[in-house]
Amino acid sequence: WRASAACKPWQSGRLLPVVSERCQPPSGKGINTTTGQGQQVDAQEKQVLEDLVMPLARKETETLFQEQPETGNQYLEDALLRSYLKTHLPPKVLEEVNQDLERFGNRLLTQIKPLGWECELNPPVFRQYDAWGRRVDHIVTCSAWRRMKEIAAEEGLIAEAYERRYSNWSRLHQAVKLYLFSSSSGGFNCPLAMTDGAAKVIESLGIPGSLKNAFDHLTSRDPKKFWTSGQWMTERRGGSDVANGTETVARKQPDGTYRLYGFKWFTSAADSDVTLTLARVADAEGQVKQGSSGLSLFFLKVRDEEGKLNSIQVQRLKDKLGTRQMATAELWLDGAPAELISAEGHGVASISNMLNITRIHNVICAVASMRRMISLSREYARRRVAFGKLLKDHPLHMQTIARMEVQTRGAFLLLMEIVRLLGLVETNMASEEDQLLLRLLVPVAKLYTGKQASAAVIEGMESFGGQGYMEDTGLPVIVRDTLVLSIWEGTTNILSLDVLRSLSKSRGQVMAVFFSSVQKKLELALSTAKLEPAVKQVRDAISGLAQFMQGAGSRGVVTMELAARDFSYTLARIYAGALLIEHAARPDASSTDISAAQRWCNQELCPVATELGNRSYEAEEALADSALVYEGCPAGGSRL
Ligand code: UCC
Repeated sequence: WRASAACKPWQSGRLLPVVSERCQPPSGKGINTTTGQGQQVDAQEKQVLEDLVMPLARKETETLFQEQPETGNQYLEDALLRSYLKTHLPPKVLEEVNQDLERFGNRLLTQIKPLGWECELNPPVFRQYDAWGRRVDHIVTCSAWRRMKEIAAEEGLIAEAYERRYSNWSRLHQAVKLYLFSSSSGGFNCPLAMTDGAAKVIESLGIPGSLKNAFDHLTSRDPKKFWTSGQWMTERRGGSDVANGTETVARKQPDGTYRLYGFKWFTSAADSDVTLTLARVADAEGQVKQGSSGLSLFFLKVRDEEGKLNSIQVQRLKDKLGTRQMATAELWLDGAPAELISAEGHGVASISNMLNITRIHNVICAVASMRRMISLSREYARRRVAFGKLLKDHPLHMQTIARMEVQTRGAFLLLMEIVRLLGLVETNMASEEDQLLLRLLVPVAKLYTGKQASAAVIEGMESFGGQGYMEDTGLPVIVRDTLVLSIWEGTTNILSLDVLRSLSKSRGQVMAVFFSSVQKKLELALSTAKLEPAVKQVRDAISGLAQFMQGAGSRGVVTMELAARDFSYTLARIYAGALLIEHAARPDASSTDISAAQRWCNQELCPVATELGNRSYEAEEALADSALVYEGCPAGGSRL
């Protein structure tokens, strides 16, 4: 684009638009070449026109191109992950795990990431009939998706947790691999979550003979042998109130097996090999028991030996906002053969073993999404110039990403804490306190990181300006796939109620463990002067929480329910604050560790005390909530 040529007066007497260095080349359409004027255009003018229309436009476009952010080996670039492993793993385990993760980081970059993108571009397709009108209900997945399954086996993404070659650290090793895998997995993290959950249920049943083969397949490293599992819990009445929403009936067969009849409204990874699902066992009269105590847990194979669906019909694939790489389907069970694997009527408690694992996977995905977005944002900020300098040199831009970073660090340490505890439980090394803490922290972390991740990826998308909104950058995919994390596996409110369930089930003992665990972490920081303000903030939050707890017993159900979300957020913020402080109190901690801990603790750590002070949990406030929501709506108003 030669500004001088383009901006000179037009020989015919017309002036081109006043052109500065930034002038836009006029498009062909915008240039006036009507008869009469056109006839006067001589060869030189034609040349100028040609220059204007094509080559100049192209050159100008070239200068508009922005550099694509390129990230390297995720493991090597994740400073917090590496320092966490260095701090916690025994040296020999660290050496081996470190090698494995560095190798895996390279594989992710060179092989897995492109496959993940292929999965995004080739979502599953449902073919209900073949060319000759026969019903086939075929869910067609792409080759990249099928390759992901092989890679998951090769990398031991499930096996690692069950082989326990690193004893209690195996679970952490597996979780870290899944964390690295998640953002490149093209949605394959979902079937892996459920596969892990199914393996966990079977293991917790003592791997009965009838399920030994399935367990071996689910935990296999052999791609030809590896199976994935589904988790079919949601029926047409919804997925939260499982106890009242499950209509599927199980009829006992003479050989002791069952056949299931019902409609599963939301079944993710419907191409899985096996599944766990809930149903109500019918008695001799065909009657079933309603409610939670009528539910039992079943194992079933999705296909028969010939690969045909096992008395299951696919109604349709779900049209989802995100996670489109993965087939989620509505399924009719029309006498599907199944095996009862829980005590009759203990289905919910039994499937909870699966739920707690898939909820941990949810946390893994949430932290991975945040980390991925920050990696891309910070990389872009090193390349993108605006207002005369790189984005990384704009303090406000850096402040925004730094806030995301602090959130991600807190979430990451929560995740590590959970998988550390799970590893102890699974190797019989956990104290009773560890077990209680794990039970409490799983729903806390799931609900909190799901929300954090949604906020962080939207913020991250914005850090790319308009480019962040462009489909083919891949950034909207991260956003869409992250938004589901606060919804599936229990919404924020359902998980908040689960936090209360863990309190009542342990008769409040879990809170004593929570307080003492936080105190112990704070004590580690007593000799680090720079952490004093952070420690004080956590201590203040703890006393606010303790005050709230003192009155909790005398509060009614409505009050506790109203407080459940703020209470859970309080637990998440206090516990993550304590973890960040603990990490920053290490002898070899960096200044960024200290600043992350301090910044985390600068946020409101005890919202439940604040809202209690605002009287937000009084019964009349619930009525006010309802009035606010339904103002102007004649049929509104709630019954409490
Ligand atoms: O199906 C879905 C789609 C699959 C998509 C999978 C994607 C995975 C991706 C992961 C990341 C990539 S999603 C399904 C979403 N639905 C849920 O998550 C369920 C949400 N609802 C709940 O969690 C409810 O609160 C229920 C179902 C647990 C409530 O059931 P009940 O029966 O009304 O509750 P109860 O009576 O309180 O609990 C029954 C028993 C009790 O034990 P017992 O009988 O020994 O007293 C509870 O203590 O279950 C026990 N229990 C638990 N135990 C309940 N929850 C838990 C728990 N979390 N841990 C341990």
